[in-house]
Amino acid sequence: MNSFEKYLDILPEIRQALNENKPVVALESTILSHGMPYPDNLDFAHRVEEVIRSLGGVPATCAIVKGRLKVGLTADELKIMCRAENIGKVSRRDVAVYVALGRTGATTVASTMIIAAMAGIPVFATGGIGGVHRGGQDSMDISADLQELAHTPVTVVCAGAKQILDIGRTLEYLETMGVPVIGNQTADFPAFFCRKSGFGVDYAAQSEAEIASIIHAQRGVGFTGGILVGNPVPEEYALDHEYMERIITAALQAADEADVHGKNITPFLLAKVKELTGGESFETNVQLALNNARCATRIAAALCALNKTE
Ligand code: PSU
Ligand code: MN
Repeated sequence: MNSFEKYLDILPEIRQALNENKPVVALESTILSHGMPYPDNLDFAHRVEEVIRSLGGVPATCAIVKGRLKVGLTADELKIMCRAENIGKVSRRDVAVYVALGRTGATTVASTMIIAAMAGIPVFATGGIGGVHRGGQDSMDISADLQELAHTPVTVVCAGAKQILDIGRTLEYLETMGVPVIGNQTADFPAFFCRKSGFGVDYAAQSEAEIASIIHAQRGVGFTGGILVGNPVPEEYALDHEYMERIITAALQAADEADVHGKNITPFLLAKVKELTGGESFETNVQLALNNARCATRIAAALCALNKTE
């Protein structure tokens, strides 16, 4: 038994799927607790789990509940995360404090990757990743998600990064850290609400099976880091780039005026964007996350098939 296993609670269904080489997809809880209002987030959580199951996968929502590292949540735990009363936001630096103090917290991309890797889950679907904030070259506000991608062996399927971030510098940082950025059937790195960011990916994969072969090769050559997959929002739900730029400029100005910094800036900007788009962005947010869950399940299934041939 690994020394960390005593901190980990893996739901029996997930443990069995992993033992039987069946596709499992990790999901984060910050998107629920700090990214969407209750009860829309609970409805979303059920829908995303259904999407994964409909493609033969098993969902594994991660969180820290009363100091336990959770891989898969019971119905009660999911509700607690969605009600989000006294639920912190947990990135890598917060994990040990939450475990030691028996606290409950929602996991970001970084901490979900950590928990997924502990459980042996190689694929994780989210909405958008954290990155280098605008002005990050001065503030040094760079999400711990990027370092995690460099070191932890989990592939993260996202719809790119929001325009609240400096997408160009985020991609430069990932290059420096040696993180492959792969487009799912696109040469453009997506910008969350929009299909294009104006920046490219390293490689435009032709299929989810091809992405699985890249994960397999990364492990084969002995690299320990992760992979970032950019999967653009479906065309019919994409929002206009210029329109979003105007909204985001206003949200950034509001954050500046309210003097919001550090870990609170992302939730603040997300809430402001939602307010300023009158909820239009919410449907897009839901649809892109469901689309990422589909892509992640197909990658996970292809990876299981590759494992079998070994
Ligand atoms: N970006 C989004 N939606 C989100 C987040 C980022 O469009 O919900 C969340 C994710 O959990 C991500 C985290 O890992 O915010 C990044 O926060 P920070 O910049 O503090 O690392
Ligand atoms: Mn930050």
